[in-house]
Amino acid sequence: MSLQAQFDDTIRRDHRIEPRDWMPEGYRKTLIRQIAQHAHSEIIGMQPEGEWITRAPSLRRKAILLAKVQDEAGHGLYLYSAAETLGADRADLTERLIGGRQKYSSIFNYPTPSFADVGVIGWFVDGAAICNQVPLCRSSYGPYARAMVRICKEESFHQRQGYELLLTMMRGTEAQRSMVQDAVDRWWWPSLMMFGPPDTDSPNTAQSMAWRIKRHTNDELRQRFVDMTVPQAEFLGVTLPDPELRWSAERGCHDFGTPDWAELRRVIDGDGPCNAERIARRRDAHEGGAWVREAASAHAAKRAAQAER
Ligand code: FAQ
Repeated sequence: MSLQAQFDDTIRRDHRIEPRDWMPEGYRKTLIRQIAQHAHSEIIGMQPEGEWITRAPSLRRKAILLAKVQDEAGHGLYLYSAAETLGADRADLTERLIGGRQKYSSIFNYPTPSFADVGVIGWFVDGAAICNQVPLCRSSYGPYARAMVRICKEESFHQRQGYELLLTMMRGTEAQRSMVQDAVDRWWWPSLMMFGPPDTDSPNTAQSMAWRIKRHTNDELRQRFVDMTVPQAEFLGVTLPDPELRWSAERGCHDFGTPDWAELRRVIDGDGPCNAERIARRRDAHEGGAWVREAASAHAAKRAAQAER
């Protein structure tokens, strides 16, 4: 059997492709693109909430938020490792991110002016991440699929902490309730955009589905997220800012309005409210950490030389 035929057979039988297996160049490139974008999203995604660590309203909230943001760093490192199994170089991926040559999720380019944003990020953004990532646990590339299993468990904890935070605020004062509603109004549409452009305008979906890297289309997952979130919003007592949102008995799911796709394009292309700030901060952190990388390399070289003696 040719290498291509073996690869096709593995995909057809829903088995996993492993790092040492032969794979088409396009498959490798698509995975590096998606996994790197995913890793960058986790790392940049630490910033919007990270801004609240020093201002969290209690020690308990601070400890929870610190743990969540640390988890995100862990997810990023896990994902960079998965990209390395495909031959990507981590330092090069970071250079591409801070040079604006690789993308990260549009959602992290929006500001977090109130503490309710921390709750809404957990509820919406981690909720959307779970919808998108649970199917990726069955992705055809072994190291990516296995990384997703652990990441999804942690995202699920993140989602619950966000929802619990919002439940607490909704039981509080009128001012707290309106902070929650305001955050919901600002994050709803950008959260729907996390799933990517509509299927009619998604150049990568067909091939990624054929390779079983993606298991569902962008629109299918967006629909799943809306259906999951509507009853949670009702229970919480907030209004989702979409006048077209209603149950469709005919389709057996919710109808909803159309996100502003021009806004998604602008944010992806670097012109969102916080793109410049996020990248500048990442660049500063990278440059500020250069001495740590140099010291670690010098130490490793010394240990290796000692071991050779
Ligand atoms: N933002 O053809 P498609 C998280 C790009 S992790 C920016 O549909 P594809 C955890 C896309 O890359 C969130 N760019 O592409 C957390 C492509 O670029 P190209 C990240 C976007 O890959 C929570 C082009 O547009 N999750 O939240 C976006 O088939 C809380 C055309 O699009 C993942 O990365 C976007 N929203 O589908 C952390 C999950 N949408 O070809 C902190 C894995 C599309 O020009 C706090 N990724 N693009 O280079 C995926 O599932 C897929 O890559 C999609 C896009 C669904 C994101």
